[in-house]
Amino acid sequence: MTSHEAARIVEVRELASRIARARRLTIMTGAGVSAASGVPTFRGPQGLWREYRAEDLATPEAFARDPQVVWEWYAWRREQIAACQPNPAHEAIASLAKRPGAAVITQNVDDLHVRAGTPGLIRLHGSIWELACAARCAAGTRPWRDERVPLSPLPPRWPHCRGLARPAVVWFGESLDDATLTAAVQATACDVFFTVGTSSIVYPAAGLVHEAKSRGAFTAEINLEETPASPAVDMAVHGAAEQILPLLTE
Ligand code: BJW
Repeated sequence: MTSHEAARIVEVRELASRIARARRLTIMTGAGVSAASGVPTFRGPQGLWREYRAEDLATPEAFARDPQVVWEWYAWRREQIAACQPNPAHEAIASLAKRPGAAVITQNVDDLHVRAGTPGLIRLHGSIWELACAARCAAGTRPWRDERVPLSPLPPRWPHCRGLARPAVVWFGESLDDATLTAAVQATACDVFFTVGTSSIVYPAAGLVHEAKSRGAFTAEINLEETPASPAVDMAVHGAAEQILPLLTE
């Protein structure tokens, strides 16, 4: 065993012990938690679709310019996700989430936490399985669920106003749902707050771990690599979510 591996075992044991003692535990996840299920992450080479960067498609401007191409990207992602199953990280998080005082916040839109049985999930960026009226017409202010795969060759429409439908997700420059963000901020009042598989660059999600620390929580991050949050958290564990999370529930 290398000294690096030995140090990681010590860290994981300490985090497991803090989790076991915590009265209030909050976990925040990002795309890395679903990577082992086969869902591509956003950033890095695998975040590319055709010649587009994911960040350039997840915007209201991209949708206004070319709804067809944005819908093709979402239809492709829905097909990929439909073929994926929750992995051991989702399962461990679902088990931790069932403890009294636990909360799970996710930036992911794939709903794999829901499929793994995580109760009370706080979905910051919506769900890829929900649609909304792009024009926010009076009848279409509430998202509706549509799990068809494939969806339709043309961009889907909202039957009430016949206007274009859009994925009910949060794009860059758009505000998060007020009640959802309030619930996430409330969950930063906890004893242990840890993030899993997020690059920690997209706000306001990336600010939550700092908020938790300023409110007195023990903070940790589980990621394959360093992130901008690494120097700020109390413990940065480098490793794969699907390997480390199951160790935290033992
Ligand atoms: C593993 C692993 C394994 C891999 N195990 N780990 C303050 C400062 C600066 C800018 C802003 C700010 N406040 C707001 C902004 C603007 C903007 C923003 O943050 N920009 C930054 C990029 C600079 N934020 C917004 O616009 C937000 N709205 C908002 O704040 O409204 C008010 C406002 C508006 C305008 C100005 C100011 C205020 C909205 C953000 C919406 C983000 N939407 C997306 C798309 C969702 C829909 C969809 O899925 O299509 O959300 S973008 C994309 O990024 C998606 C993700 O949820 C999000 C975060 O990505 P995530 O999950 O971290 O994934 P990756 O790929 O980045 O990282 C994966 C990580 O996993 C990596 O680190 C790997 O190492 C790791 N990993 N395998 C462990 N097996």
